[in-house]
Amino acid sequence: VNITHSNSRVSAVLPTGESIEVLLYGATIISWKDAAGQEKLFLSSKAQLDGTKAVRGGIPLVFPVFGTAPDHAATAALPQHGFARISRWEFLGRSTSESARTTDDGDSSVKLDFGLSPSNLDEESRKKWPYAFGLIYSVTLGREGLTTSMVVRNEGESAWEFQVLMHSYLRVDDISQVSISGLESSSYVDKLTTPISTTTSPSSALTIGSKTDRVYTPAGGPSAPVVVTEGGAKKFSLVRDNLNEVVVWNPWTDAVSMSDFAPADGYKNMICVEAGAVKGWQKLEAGETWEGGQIISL
Ligand code: TA6
Repeated sequence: VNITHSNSRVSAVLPTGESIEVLLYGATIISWKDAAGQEKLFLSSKAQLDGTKAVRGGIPLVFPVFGTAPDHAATAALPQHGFARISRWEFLGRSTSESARTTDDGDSSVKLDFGLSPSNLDEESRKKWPYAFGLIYSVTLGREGLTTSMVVRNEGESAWEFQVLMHSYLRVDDISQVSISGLESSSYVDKLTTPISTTTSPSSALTIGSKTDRVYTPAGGPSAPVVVTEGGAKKFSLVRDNLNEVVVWNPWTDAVSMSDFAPADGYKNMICVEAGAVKGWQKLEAGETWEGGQIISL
């Protein structure tokens, strides 16, 4: 495995060619390529990569709140999706918890750890969410796919609660050829209706023909795969651990109103399938730890 680390990014390449690139800003994975060098994530050509704004694409991290929660006192003051994706994380190195290492040119996977704690936050975020916490985000690049997992620890003396989500922008060739299975007959919140409504999806796979913004609680539970196919061929299969929700988002032609979304018709080349714990709140007592993650297989 070849790991390079600059002051802004960490990248890793497996001997078989698979690679990832992680921006320390937000611990945002901005590139994930397969052995043939095919990019698997959508990254807007106008994404800000200089730490001035959350990255439009890749896999931004949402913590401690999904969206905004005006009626949730503890997080009401935070910006949309919280501070994790707009803070500078620390690279903790290649995870020692990796399975026994083979010789360097035989590595079939690499696991990189990133950390965030109050000392990494700007004054504003610390003031708006004054709790003692520790996050360890692990990214595992393997030959069969990408695993991202989060450990959340309450380092304080009192309980607090959070939401967490991995906001994955998956790259597709043509959204009109995409179908998503694993969300059938499931309860979902449609954020595009007023008032926001909760309804049950049909027994057929989901296709995307207009702006879509839904929070599903898949009936099959976290271990049942959510599969993105394109033109009948499987592109991504996502299983979860301890993340009960799957958000599906495509801005459609509203993309034109996002200054950092380019090209404007780039909505045809992406689908956000976001694993998260965002319905209600995860409560952590002092000293407690929570863990959750996703495996995206190709
Ligand atoms: O992906 C779900 C969502 O909450 C959408 O409602 C949309 O707001 C999207 O996140 C992007 O949010 P952002 O703050 O990155 O523009």
